[in-house]
Amino acid sequence: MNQEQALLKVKPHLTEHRYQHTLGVVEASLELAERYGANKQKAMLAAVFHDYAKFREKEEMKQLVLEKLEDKTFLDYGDELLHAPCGAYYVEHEQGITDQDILNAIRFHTTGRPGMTLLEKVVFLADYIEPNRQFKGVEDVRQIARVNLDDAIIEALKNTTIFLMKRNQPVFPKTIATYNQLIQDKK
Ligand code: DGI
Ligand code: FE
Ligand code: FE
Ligand code: FE
Repeated sequence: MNQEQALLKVKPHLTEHRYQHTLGVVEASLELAERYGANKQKAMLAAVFHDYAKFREKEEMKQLVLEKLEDKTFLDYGDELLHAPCGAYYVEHEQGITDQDILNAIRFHTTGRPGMTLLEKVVFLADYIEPNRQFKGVEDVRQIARVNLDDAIIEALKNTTIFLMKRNQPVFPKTIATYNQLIQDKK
């Protein structure tokens, strides 16, 4: 599947705003893949489909997690997390993508996980720094992303965790575990 074909497949599932975000994630993913040596074709496909399930019914996704997915903890930390693991499932079963690295990049693009592959890191970070993103701290993360992939992810994880804690929202355990692992790997 080339980029044009992939974009045509994802477009009906997204709003115009989310489609523009997706184009930004593709651009950022390809740039990071180039810089850090990830597979560009896989980075492109994972980026195109990363938010595939963003507008699925929450109840449908909760059922899917209960019935088909291994990790049930995605149910317990806010509905915003559901589109990542459910997206991986739908992309595999509806779009016929079977590459596990691509599917995991989609599955963990919101939360991260300890031991992320290079491709998973690229898509996770691209989602955070794509050109349309405007939140506080994003420019710092963009700068760090030019020199060190893991340091940029640490910064993004820190920002997200602080954001959630300021709002008294729960933090997904794997998000904290990802931060710990990347910090410990630095030593
Ligand atoms: O889908 P996007 O908007 O492009 O971005 P995303 O997939 O990173 O989702 C962002 C949302 O997910 C945002 O509302 C914050 C939430 N989120 C990210 N990490 C965590 C989280 N929510 C919880 N509860 N725990 C997390 O670790
Ligand atoms: Fe997302
Ligand atoms: Fe994200
Ligand atoms: Fe996204």
